[in-house]
Amino acid sequence: MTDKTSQIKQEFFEKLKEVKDIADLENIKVQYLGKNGTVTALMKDMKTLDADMKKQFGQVVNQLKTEVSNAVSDKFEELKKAAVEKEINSMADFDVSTPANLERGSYHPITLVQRECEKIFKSMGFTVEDYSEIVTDYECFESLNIPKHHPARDMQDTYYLENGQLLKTQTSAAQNAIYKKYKDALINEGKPIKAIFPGRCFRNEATDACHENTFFQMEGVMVDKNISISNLIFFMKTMLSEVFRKDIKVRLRPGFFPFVEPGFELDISCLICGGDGCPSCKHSGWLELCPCGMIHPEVLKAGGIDPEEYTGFAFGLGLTRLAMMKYGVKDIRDLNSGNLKSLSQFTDDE
Ligand code: FA5
Repeated sequence: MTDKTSQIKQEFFEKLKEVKDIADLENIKVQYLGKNGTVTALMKDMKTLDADMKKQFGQVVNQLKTEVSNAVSDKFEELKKAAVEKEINSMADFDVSTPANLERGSYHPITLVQRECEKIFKSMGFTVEDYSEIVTDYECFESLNIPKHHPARDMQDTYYLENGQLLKTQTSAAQNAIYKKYKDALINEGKPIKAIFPGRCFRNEATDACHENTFFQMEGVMVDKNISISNLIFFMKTMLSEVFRKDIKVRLRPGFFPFVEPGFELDISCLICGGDGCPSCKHSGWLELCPCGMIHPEVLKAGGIDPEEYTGFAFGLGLTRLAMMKYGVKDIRDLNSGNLKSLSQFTDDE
């Protein structure tokens, strides 16, 4: 029997020398140590031996089993190490600093016009403010001289939360907070309030080529002593000529908003149809872009500013519509479509 175990051992180590990879090793392991393997069969053979021989032979077989198991484990570690080294060596020529072969992303057209407007207003001394999308009824309406049950609310139905808060319908909702934030510097240090605040707005709208239920506006306010409509017109003209970098036909007409007095609608000639009329401008040739006006005394008062001493203007630029006009997007809904094919073609002009 011991001759047989010696022979098995010799055979096993010869075969082990031939093993090239882990798959080979698994095979040989099953061949010797598996349920029907050579070493396991030796154990079964012991049944036929008498007690003394069984003990003696048992020790030999156990030792063989241990040697085979250890040899398999050592070989496994050796192969694993070799595989890792091979992997590392194969990466020797790999340059980790090589840029990934990915297509470059692009900014959304609304982001592009928003950044452009921010740059223009910043260069004229305006700060850029951030404001929440969920606001209170006071912020969105009451502080803007739109009490409960005022008919102006009908134009701006929105989504209400159970706690009475709402998704803001207009960036004007941030006006009150901005006045309160900067009024001390205005009153005590004579620093004019000059701020813009871009943001996402929500309305319960029947959508069409120029109306979305989710769109962007950019509010702007300036408050100081002796601010007049001339200041308002100057800033509007500067902004439009910088954004479009060409002459744009503009018209100013009276407009009603409870938070300005007087109020205006600033329209631009539709750049999609050149003013002839198309679905993008509701066939009027004009697109409502930037309502504006002189801030109503009640709104200044609600912000802690004395309207006898200070005046100001406010505007609410339709950023999404501006992006439509600037980039020739015929249907506003394309801008929320998430369609990368159409949205990724716009680039920063710089
Ligand atoms: C307002 O929202 C006022 N808060 C603007 C304002 C601010 C007036 C300060 C005076 C002083 P209006 O509802 O007209 O006004 O919206 C302003 C602009 O936002 C519109 O001219 C238009 O360009 C854009 N806009 C309004 N509703 C939508 C919509 N559903 N989809 C896309 N753009 C819209």
